[in-house]
Amino acid sequence: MQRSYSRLLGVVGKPNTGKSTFFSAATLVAAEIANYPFTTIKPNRGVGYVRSPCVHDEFKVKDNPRNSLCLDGTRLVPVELIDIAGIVPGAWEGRGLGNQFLDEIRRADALIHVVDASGGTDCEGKTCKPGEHDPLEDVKFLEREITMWMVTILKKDWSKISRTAEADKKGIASHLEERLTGLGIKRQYVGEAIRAANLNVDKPVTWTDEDFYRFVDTLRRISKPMLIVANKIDLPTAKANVERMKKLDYTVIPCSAEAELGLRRAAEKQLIDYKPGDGNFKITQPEKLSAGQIKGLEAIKEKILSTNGSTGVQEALNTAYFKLLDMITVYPVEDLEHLSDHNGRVLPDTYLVPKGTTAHQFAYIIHTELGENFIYAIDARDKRRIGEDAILKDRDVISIVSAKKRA
Ligand SMILES: Nc1nc2c(ncn2[C@@H]2O[C@H](COP(=O)(O)OP(=O)(O)OP(=O)(O)O)[C@@H](O)[C@H]2O)c(=O)[nH]1
Ligand SMILES: [Mg+2]
Repeated sequence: MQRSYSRLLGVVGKPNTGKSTFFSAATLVAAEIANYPFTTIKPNRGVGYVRSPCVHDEFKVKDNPRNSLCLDGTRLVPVELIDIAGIVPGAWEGRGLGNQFLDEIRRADALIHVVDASGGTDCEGKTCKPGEHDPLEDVKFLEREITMWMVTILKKDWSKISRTAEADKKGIASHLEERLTGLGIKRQYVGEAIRAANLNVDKPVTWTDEDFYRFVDTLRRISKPMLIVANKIDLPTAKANVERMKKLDYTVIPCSAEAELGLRRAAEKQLIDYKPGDGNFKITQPEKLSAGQIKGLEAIKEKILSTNGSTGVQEALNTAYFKLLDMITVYPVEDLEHLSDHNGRVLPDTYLVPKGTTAHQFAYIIHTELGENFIYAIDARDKRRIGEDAILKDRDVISIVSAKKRA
């Protein structure tokens, strides 16, 4: 399948919360899962999917997807995930290989923080009595670890950077931008964080430690947006904690990664009819299931799907892409009459692009040559011409007309 993802979702949290279970459920990559801390050391990488209603029903055509899948009217668009080793308190100072693990976060564009909402995992990632640990503490803890890791990296050269910036008048933002690209932080976020933290750009040498921390913490929030997966909701102690977590200033998604993994594996073997994110499933081959397996599946239906609506894994991926990263789906086509590419494939591709992408930028995303030779685009819904600055909308079907008539 052709690559369609351009962003990386990082699955993070302290050890033993279910990160690898979540990752496996989302990608079906067989990552190691066990009931003790630091099961994962080397990060796992894999491809999951975000779900979006396909446009083929609306256009009354039968599609032949190429870079994505279409199941019963739902497009599944591939996205990449990285499952990172558990982070313990003091990781930023190097505890528990913390620096090395935090370093993996560099590459992630958004973070999925998996928390054990049942309160059955202590600060260090060891199993404790369910309800004994307060999962709200984990949220603050991870924010601080990531911020302090970034502070440490930036602090190293701070006095030099701030003095040079005052002397050469190039501005602190541009110096920080250079320093920060190594952390996978886009240039525009630096200025945004300086403004949001209300700091004096002309006098960086006067920034106090507290100012500096505030800037970096703001930068973390802007550059590595995060949502919380309140995992293990199949355990009774999770319910009250999930309600408390929902009051935080975060999108909190109640989840049972274990339930999703069970459903995905059963669906893969065609024992059940289930699409990731569905609120229900149907057993298709009961004769191939043991009484225990059927009981397990029924329990998932009763305890998770009917009360929570879904297992939460798919919702987390969709929220990360469509809310945190603010992406939309766009379908490029060449032939407007058949909505096909030059091989006659109908609605072959779904692209995930940032909200605000213009028709011209979209042409560049498809192919540099198409961007360079762009003349105008056509919106397949009303067959109207749109200019280079026209901002695309979610589920737009677009044909690009270029000087070389290339798709
Ligand atoms: N009850 C319940 N247990 C879960 C769930 N998700 C994961 N677990 C269990 O939690 C334990 C830890 O799961 P992992 O996926 O290995 O956790 P991790 O966060 O990757 O752990 P490290 O790699 O050590 O950081 C295992 O025993 C899983 O079976 C869930 O949704 N519900
Ligand atoms: Mg793991």
